[in-house]
Amino acid sequence: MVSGGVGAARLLRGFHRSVDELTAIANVGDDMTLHGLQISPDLDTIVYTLADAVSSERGWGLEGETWKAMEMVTRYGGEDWFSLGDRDLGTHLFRTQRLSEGATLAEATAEIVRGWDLHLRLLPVSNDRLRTMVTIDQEGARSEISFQEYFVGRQHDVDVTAVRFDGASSARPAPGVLDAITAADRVVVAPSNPLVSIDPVLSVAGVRSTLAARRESVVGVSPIIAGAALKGPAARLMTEMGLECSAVGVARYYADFCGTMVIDTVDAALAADIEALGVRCIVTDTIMSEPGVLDSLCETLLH
Ligand code: FO1
Repeated sequence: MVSGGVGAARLLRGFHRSVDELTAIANVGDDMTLHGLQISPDLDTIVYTLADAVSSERGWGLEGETWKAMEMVTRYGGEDWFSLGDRDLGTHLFRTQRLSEGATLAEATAEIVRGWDLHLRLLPVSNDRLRTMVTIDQEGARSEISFQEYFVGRQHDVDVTAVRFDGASSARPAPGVLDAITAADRVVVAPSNPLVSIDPVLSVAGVRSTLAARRESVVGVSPIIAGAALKGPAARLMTEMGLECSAVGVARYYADFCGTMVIDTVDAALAADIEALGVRCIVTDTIMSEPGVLDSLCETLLH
């Protein structure tokens, strides 16, 4: 599964129980270094969610978290805009140490996955540096900031005029990424943010073309339902980037590599427009928080 954060993690959780060979190719454009620590939010959100340890109310970080370390940072006037829980810090400490010893992000991630005894292969799309950068426009003043400064620092409540993936021109796919895409029975594109979660993954050399080569067995789940995203800035960003903010807009955006789009029942009337794009359309319930939907959606995606 081509994965971003929360939406991808939820869907992966449905497959985690039923698919024996599950691989997630995850976005690393949200990654950042803070307090000297290497932080990989989308990787950690997937791990914590599949481990049933993720905070249910936040969708990220750990359940029952304490924030004693951050209290100390705040006391000293340090950077406390990005909340790092005490147990979550352990993950960043371990990853940072392993990377400093020369391990790749993929190796460190595999050790973290093993630490939670999960049955999935979690591959960062690249072991190389890749950072999503967002150009914002505040009363005419333009500046480029990091993804987390946009998403958390500004609560993604600011106009965006451009998105860029710093490092994309030299970032290589992590070992196994392209093979996993080619060898999989099915590739699912998670209902993640097309512009800042899926696009960074596609920006890594060879990923988009490898998906396009097997377009007929690539199926996407629309993250836009009735013109809106369930969570996060996907709808607003699509509009700001001049894309049609609908399941049709997503199908069109993915049409070169994604042969089938799964859309929610509320958008059933859009199926014909999607099929007119040369994209097969499946209409079903896709709101995974509804009881029974996750399992039925996974069934649909695998057949
Ligand atoms: N999101 C927030 O809105 N506020 C935070 O303080 C915050 C901290 C944080 C720490 C670790 C982590 O793995 C994720 C965290 N997130 C936070 C979520 C994160 O910004 C998003 O999960 C992704 O980067 C977007 O999918």
